Amino acid sequence: MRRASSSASRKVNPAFESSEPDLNLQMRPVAKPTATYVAAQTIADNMQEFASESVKRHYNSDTSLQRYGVGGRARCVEDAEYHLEFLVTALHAESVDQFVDYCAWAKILLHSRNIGVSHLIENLKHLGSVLKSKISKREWSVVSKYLQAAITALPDLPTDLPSRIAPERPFADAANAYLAALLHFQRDRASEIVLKESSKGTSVKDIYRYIITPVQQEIGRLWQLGKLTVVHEHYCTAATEIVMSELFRHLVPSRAGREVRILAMCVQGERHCIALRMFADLMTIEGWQVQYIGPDTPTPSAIRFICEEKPSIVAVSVTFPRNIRYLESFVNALKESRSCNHVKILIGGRATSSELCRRIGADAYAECIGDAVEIANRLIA
Ligand code: B12
Repeated sequence: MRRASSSASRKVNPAFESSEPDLNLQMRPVAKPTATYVAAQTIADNMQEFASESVKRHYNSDTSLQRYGVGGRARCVEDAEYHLEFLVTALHAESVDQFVDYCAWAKILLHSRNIGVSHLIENLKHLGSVLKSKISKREWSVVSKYLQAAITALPDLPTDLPSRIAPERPFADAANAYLAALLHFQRDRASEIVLKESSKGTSVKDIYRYIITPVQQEIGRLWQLGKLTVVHEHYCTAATEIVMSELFRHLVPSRAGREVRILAMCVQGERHCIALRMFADLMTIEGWQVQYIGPDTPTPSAIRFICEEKPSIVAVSVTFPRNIRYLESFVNALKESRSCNHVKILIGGRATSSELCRRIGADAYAECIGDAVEIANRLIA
């Protein structure tokens, strides 16, 4: 995450640092492609062209945008591509709400960088005019619903978000103290708070659920509101990973070593791994043999590794909606592999849902790591 300073450098689409995975991974072929599916594919295949054409039309209609200079125009194109990325993801999920949620997120991000919602709405309108001229009537009849829903909803959507550390939640004081320590670059103090809770008998599950999870989510909210830089976020997350390692040393399996193995990985392109690590720790406490692989796992290598290791379950995390296409390709490849299509697939993460689980043919979905342990035990029962 990068914080945009002046309006000329603002952008919704901070550049990814991770190696851009190849995009030739096939989405599950569909019997008779629906208009939604075809529209998503058409937009995905022409994203740069559609994005730069929409910005050209935007700049022609509003010459004041010239004040942002060449850099500003380049970021406008990146923003338009980002809007199209999330539109494609929402079309594949056949969820208008998912696209409106994205626009709600973008409104807050832009607002906190002094970019009004009218600019975002204009951006979407120009994207619409390009799509209407480039895709078939059948496809436009679908896509226009997504854009219109966002354009209609945006003016009334909030420009702020409530704190993710709700005062009525258990351990809220400890969570706020932990956050304060991180924001003052006091990692040892943060570690002290967590280890003290653990020594008082608070379970690792509750520390993860009520202290570290809301604090990480609050750090994301403060970044989105422009109150924290990407470097602050990196410091806090790195400190939290060290604190989790310290806590890990105190982990006591509640059940003796079991002959069941789980592999925990983030899909290709996915760099959010804190939740997955938490889940892996809870499964270790459950007595499972855990292979924690971590972020950005290339699909072909993951499939080969799973077929060699043959775990009972592979747990897969996706936080960023853009990476859903890699999850779909991963599930396709695993289910089609002769030697390991019996391995159960458990999915989780901010970008996943039970509807997605059904749509892509995974075996189970867990909304939070707390529930996931029981779901995993049930999967092999
Ligand atoms: C830390 C962080 C990063 C770090 C991650 C480092 C790391 N080691 O993980 C880095 C810097 C890499 C990063 C990058 C980006 N990030 Co980021 N990130 C975050 C942040 C602040 C915390 C994530 C976290 O640890 N959450 C705590 C965990 C415990 O909670 P959780 O993820 O909500 O997971 C819960 C459930 O989903 C579930 N679960 C999750 N995974 C799994 C897996 C399984 C198997 C199971 C069973 C359950 C499960 O259990 C958890 C709790 O019960 C979030 C804010 C947030 N709201 O989470 C933003 C956030 C997710 N990031 C965001 C963005 C935009 C990005 C970037 C695109 C920005 C950019 N620079 O380009 C990149 C994308 C990188 C990529 N390709 O993946 C946005 C996403 C917005 C959106 N519309 O989707 C967020 C929401 C910030 C914000 N408020 O805008 N990020």
